Amino acid sequence: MRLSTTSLIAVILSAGCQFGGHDGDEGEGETGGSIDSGTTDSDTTDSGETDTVDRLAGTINGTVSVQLYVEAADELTEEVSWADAYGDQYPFGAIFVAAYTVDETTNLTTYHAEYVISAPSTTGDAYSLQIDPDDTETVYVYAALDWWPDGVLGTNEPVGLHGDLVAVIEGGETNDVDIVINAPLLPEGGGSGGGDGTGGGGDGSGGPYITLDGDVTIDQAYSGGDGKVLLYDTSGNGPTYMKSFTPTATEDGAVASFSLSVAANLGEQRLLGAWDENQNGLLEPTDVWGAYVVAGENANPITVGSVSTSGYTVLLPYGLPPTLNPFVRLEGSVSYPEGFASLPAGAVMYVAAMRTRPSLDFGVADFGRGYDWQSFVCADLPGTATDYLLVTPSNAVAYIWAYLDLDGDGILNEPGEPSGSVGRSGRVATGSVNATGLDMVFSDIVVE
Ligand SMILES: [Ca+2]
Ligand SMILES: [Ca+2]
Ligand SMILES: [Ca+2]
Repeated sequence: MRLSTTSLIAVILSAGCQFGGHDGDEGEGETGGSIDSGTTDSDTTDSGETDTVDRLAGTINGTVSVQLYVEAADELTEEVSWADAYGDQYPFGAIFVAAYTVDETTNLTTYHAEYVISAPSTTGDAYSLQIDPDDTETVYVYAALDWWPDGVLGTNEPVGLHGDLVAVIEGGETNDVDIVINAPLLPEGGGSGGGDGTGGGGDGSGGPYITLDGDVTIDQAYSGGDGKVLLYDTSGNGPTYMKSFTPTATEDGAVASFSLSVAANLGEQRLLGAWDENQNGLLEPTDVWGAYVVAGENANPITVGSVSTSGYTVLLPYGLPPTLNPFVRLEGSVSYPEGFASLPAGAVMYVAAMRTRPSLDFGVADFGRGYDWQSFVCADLPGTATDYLLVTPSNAVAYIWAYLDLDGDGILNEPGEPSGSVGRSGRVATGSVNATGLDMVFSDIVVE
């Protein structure tokens, strides 16, 4: 997803090819729309006279599908068909699709548009995003799955990324921006829930429980919809515990009370609240979020000890929603001991983070089905090593490989074309924090 010349060309090419499959037959309960980023209209050099002309939104279309997998031998994952795993049943919750940008200096994520597929199918679903070209000319697109179907996108739930930067074309469409979410099977007997409790992030300990009691105040016009209070750890991971509430409208908002049951002695935790303002059954980052306050000020973290505690006030809106933190940056170096300059003219090196490890030769276009990739013209690389940076979903399995396309034909892993990987299989459990030092060495030296 780095802005490399090659991936930009791929974006432009895909933008020019019309996609006939999107005929507006979205199923019921799907919602989409632009998000007011709050950053526009702030050019306060008001000369008074000049009207700004609204530019037409750019549309991004694609499909999002869920690929089931299980862990297999030899550090590999094995794809499982829906028929084998669940028949025609879909056991997960909603899918949240969003277009976003990341500020290069602050690393803050801005959402530009979202689309929620409330009742996904086993065969994939179309989505469509409308983006103001004044906000950004390019976006990344990702999808998050409510894998443990409790109406909340937890930080450990599966995420899919489109592997290329996507162009926002004023008044036009960018099509085929497809996303695959790799999802493990639910634990046996799981997935029938939808209620409160210790979801996928729960520790499963049967230990003693205490309750956290308090009130929720929604400090803005309330138009219906339920909410939840939720517990996250101080690193922002969660929720590990949650409890639903139904607000009662007041003159200037709404109120509710809650009693949240949690394991004792968790230590410092963040107590948050969220209201499903758009009433789509999912608490997504663009709903109304809030936090535990004292005298109107953030009072997190709380300390969860051995005795039940009451008197908590959760104020909405307050602060930022928990970062879904769906991405991690993986960095390392790729070495070619003989020196890149010794490679044939026209040779291109590719570094990619993929969902599965390809075994045969494949085309560069296949990287779009993975997570991220970079390309390097070997003649431009000094010395014997160069650094790379790839962005992948957090808490996922990625296969990090480097390929030398010696004949520059865009077909990789051909006989005689060297490859390298992180470790033996390239498998990297991405976790939730950025990683460095993921070094690779091309093992096969080119024979003249
Ligand atoms: Ca969930
Ligand atoms: Ca919602
Ligand atoms: Ca080749």
